[in-house]
Amino acid sequence: MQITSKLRLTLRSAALPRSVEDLLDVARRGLSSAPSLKEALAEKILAEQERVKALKKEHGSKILGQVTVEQAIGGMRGIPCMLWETSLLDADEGIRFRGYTIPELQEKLPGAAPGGEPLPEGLLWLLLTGEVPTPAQVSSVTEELRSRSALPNHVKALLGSLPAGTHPMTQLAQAVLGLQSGSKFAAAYDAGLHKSRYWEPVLEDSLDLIAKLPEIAAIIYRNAYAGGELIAPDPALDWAANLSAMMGFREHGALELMRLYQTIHTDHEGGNVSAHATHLVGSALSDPYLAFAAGMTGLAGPLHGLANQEVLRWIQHVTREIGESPSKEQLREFVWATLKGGKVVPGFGHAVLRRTDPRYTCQRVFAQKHLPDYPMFKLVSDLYEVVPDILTATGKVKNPWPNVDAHSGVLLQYYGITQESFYTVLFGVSRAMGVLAQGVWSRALGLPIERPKSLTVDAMLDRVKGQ
Ligand code: FAM
Repeated sequence: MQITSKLRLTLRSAALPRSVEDLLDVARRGLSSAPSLKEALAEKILAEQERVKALKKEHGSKILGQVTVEQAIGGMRGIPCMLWETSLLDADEGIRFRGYTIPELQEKLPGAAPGGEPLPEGLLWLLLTGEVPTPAQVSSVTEELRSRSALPNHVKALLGSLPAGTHPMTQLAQAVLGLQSGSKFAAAYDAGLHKSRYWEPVLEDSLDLIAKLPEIAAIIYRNAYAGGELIAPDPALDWAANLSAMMGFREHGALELMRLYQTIHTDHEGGNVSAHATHLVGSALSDPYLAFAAGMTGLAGPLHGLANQEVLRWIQHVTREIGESPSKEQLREFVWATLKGGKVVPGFGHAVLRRTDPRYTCQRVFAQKHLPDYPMFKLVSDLYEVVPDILTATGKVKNPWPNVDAHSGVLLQYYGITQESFYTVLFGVSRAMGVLAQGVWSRALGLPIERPKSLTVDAMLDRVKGQ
């Protein structure tokens, strides 16, 4: 009786035709009263498909913005030309995930303990469904990811076979590509799946990939910095804590930091390099492994995700040159020397933001709570006071304020994760949640292959003639 009503509810709420296998799966899962992540998502998809259809039909020819020559040459800044559902960035306020700011998420999303940092599994539920999950729903995601986390031996062997010194980000991208042979989307596409159901195997691949990333990251870390002595996953730990534990860091503060870190790096709307690369490649119906690997090779650039490594190296350079407690005047001189050397000050500036990044602010609050007297935190705080004025004085930097990468390294250093060349891997593991959640939506909404128009200089001159 209970089974029947549950199945009926599921059938009624599902957006798309379900296979017998899906229905059996629901029955097998034993029918807890709450819908699973997939069911909760399916319930949202139909309504959103209708909204997007209506948006296109009623407003398809209306103007969202115009494109200037400067924008076309200047990295397409500010051109509103992409649909991205999971988050939205405001230049002054910073990121909102499904409408929620970071402090709101810290308050609303369940933590491992009351008052603790949010569990990223909760954010994944929010990104996919648009709803803040209950603690039980968050636990169900933790369980779901745990059940998908086993890493194939060939990926472990692949990681073990790479030459020492291969950058951790290169290793990450290769491991993700190593998993691609198991893509359920690629198999379903080959078998002729109807396009209305693409989102389902894309969700499967996305959850499989997110589940396996902590162990991949930990293996990269242990191979590179711990003589290849691996630590087995701990089934009692949540997704982010397990990542930290498998790397070798189990202190309470380190686990809390990893939960916060993995939550705040997930998503930053669609135009940044890692998100856009994943989105672009996915639009060709390349499966989530192929698409995410593209995102990771983009994240590995020093102007994007690698900036967290660069910040640490730059701070180490500061302390080598002028000591661990330099005066503000010494710092000013050092910053000017960096600029005069034709280099950027890593961790400052942003293509969209025009204020201090709230991802920086929440990490600063974490530092004030957990490591207020740590000398490197004092240095980071002094840089916050010194750098913006100097970047403003150059007259060309549009945003002189710190971004997320200016603060993450010092927190990791404090807990003993001192190898800065690994930092972008942690960013990448988190970024999977945002870009893959959007990938599911992109397929659910039937977004087409991306193909913007490019122009030659002559063609641009032609178009602006007489304006
Ligand atoms: N230090 C020195 N110069 C900077 C600067 C910085 N932190 N930020 C911007 N500029 C320069 C920039 O190089 C450009 O110079 P040119 O005109 O000589 O080419 C000028 O100021 C105007 O740039 P903008 O319009 O203010 O910034 P962009 O939108 O072109 O670039 C960033 C944005 C993030 C690439 C740039 O601010 C930067 O290089 N910052 C340092 C690297 C960094 O921290 N990246 C991480 C960004 C982060 F949020 C992320 O993706 N994880």
